[in-house]
Amino acid sequence: DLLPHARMIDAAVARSLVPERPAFAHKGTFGHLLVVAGSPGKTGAAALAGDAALRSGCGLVTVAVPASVHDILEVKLTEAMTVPLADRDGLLTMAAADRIVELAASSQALALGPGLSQSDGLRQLLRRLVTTLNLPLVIDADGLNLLVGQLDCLLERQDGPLILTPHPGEMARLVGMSVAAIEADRFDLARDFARRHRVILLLKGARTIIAAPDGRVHINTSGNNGLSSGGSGDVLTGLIGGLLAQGCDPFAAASLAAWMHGRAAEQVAENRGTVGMTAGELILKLPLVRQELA
Ligand code: NPW
Ligand code: AMP
Ligand code: MG
Repeated sequence: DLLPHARMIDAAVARSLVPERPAFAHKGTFGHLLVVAGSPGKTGAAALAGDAALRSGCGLVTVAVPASVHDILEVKLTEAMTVPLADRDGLLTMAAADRIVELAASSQALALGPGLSQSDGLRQLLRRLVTTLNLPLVIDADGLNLLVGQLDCLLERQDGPLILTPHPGEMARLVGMSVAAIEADRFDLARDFARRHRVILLLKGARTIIAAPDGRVHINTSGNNGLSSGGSGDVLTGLIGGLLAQGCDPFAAASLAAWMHGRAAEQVAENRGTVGMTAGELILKLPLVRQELA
């Protein structure tokens, strides 16, 4: 066996990771996710993450975005709440930090990064949030790009699980290697990164790898190349965040989300094939995927 320490995530394993749904529940039981995402031209990423979280079974979702694009999110999103954050030219500034900390205090998890764009101000903001907030945190997309050159802040984090979800391009930037070199050594790179930086590392692609700080590694078996289209990763981020807010153990949340995301693509493909699959269609399949696991 080439991968002696890996566990393959299939339907049976996914079923064992699903959080319980007590009958005497209310929306507070199922958690409140805060999403910090979006910028001009990339409001879709914020909306996809927020809607995916709601379809994951999360009780409440707040999507906090740069004030310049806030009204757009108000129109795009109905069930999720929205909050405008301090920005300049559509990018968040350090002045947004206090408000995010305040919002995090009434949330069970935070998903950060889809469509945020990049700036020096955002880099500082990210560092402050990673090092001071202690709720479960999933960082994706531009949140990962903002970490480039300041990976040391990961070990400075006081408390609270952290999940990073790079695609091979983002992973290449994080570790300063080529995409080809990442793809050639996916398993070891993911496992070593998770150990060294004390994070859960989800390395995307066909057969997504999920590595824990203690050396455990999961490999996802679901999905198809219909997922290779814009916004699909933003859905995964919202799904992970939604499961975290529901109280799912973080390594389980990342693994279960990867499986459900891939399974949603299989569900779409059963009806209409893989070509022309959109991220929004994946979101609509999530309840069915969850029902299959019940
Ligand atoms: P290539 O193209 O093969 O040379 P970026 P992004 C590589 C937001 N979005 N295997 C790829 O290599 C996101 O949330 C907003 C191998 C290229 O070099 C982000 O914030 C949307 N290589 C932001 O846009 C919908 C792979 O990575 C680079 C790979 C930018 O995100 C779209 C491309 O990645 C988008 O989600 C793989 N599996 N995957 C919206 N509607 O608002 C990627 N690469 O430059 O990080 O750009 O991923 O599109
Ligand atoms: P992103 O690049 O951030 O939009 O994320 C793309 C998502 O789609 C990740 O969850 C990938 O694992 C998944 N994905 C992309 N291409 C494939 C593929 N060929 N097979 C399975 N999953 C894929
Ligand atoms: Mg992405």
